[in-house]
Amino acid sequence: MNVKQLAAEKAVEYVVDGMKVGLGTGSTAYWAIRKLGERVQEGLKITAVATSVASEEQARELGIPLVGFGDIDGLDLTIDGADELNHDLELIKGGGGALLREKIVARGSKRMIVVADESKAVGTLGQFPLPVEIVPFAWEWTVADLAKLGCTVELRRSGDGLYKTDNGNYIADCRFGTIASASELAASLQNITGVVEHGLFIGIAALAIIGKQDGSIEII
Ligand code: ABF
Repeated sequence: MNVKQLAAEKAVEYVVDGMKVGLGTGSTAYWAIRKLGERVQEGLKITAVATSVASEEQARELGIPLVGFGDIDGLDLTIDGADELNHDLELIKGGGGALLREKIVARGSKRMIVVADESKAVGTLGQFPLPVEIVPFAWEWTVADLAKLGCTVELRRSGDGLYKTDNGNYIADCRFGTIASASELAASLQNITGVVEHGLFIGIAALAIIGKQDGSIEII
């Protein structure tokens, strides 16, 4: 049973004619985009924006009509994955490196639906290292400031060098172990000047659709 596909396809049922849709990134969002493509071929009328170059290419191949951000003033619905989520619908995102674009798109949507398999649902956030997008300039100082928040920081690598986001920035993966208060941590992260954006999504998701190994779906 492909539980990611199960959750993603359920979320696509929320899409109706005329909607402006935000396309997420990652291996779960992939299935949502694939299903949307099928429905577009069957006559569903939507327009979409993507949160990453990879999702944009997938959508284009499937014939999903893409529009520019200048052409619309917001979205009706965004469907995206997560790395961790708790029962208050607080999320860690950014494992795929697209957190900044994902947050811009999610915040610009009337509704965000998270799609995930059951391994992502946790009691307390923080086992997954929190991705933080930082500017390359003086990254050493920004990393030092992040470490003062009580985490161990690793700058994400790719091949021989440092990983760069679609926006040309670095990702600092911050291992907290346990995040007691996501909102307090989010405020502290926003206070660090070299931080562009962090992967905590708080008060953004409206719904989470969790696919389970036994074939059932849990909705939070
Ligand atoms: C994106 O893809 C990210 O914010 C998150 O890092 C990741 C989840 O990926 P997957 O669905 O492949 O586990 O949504």
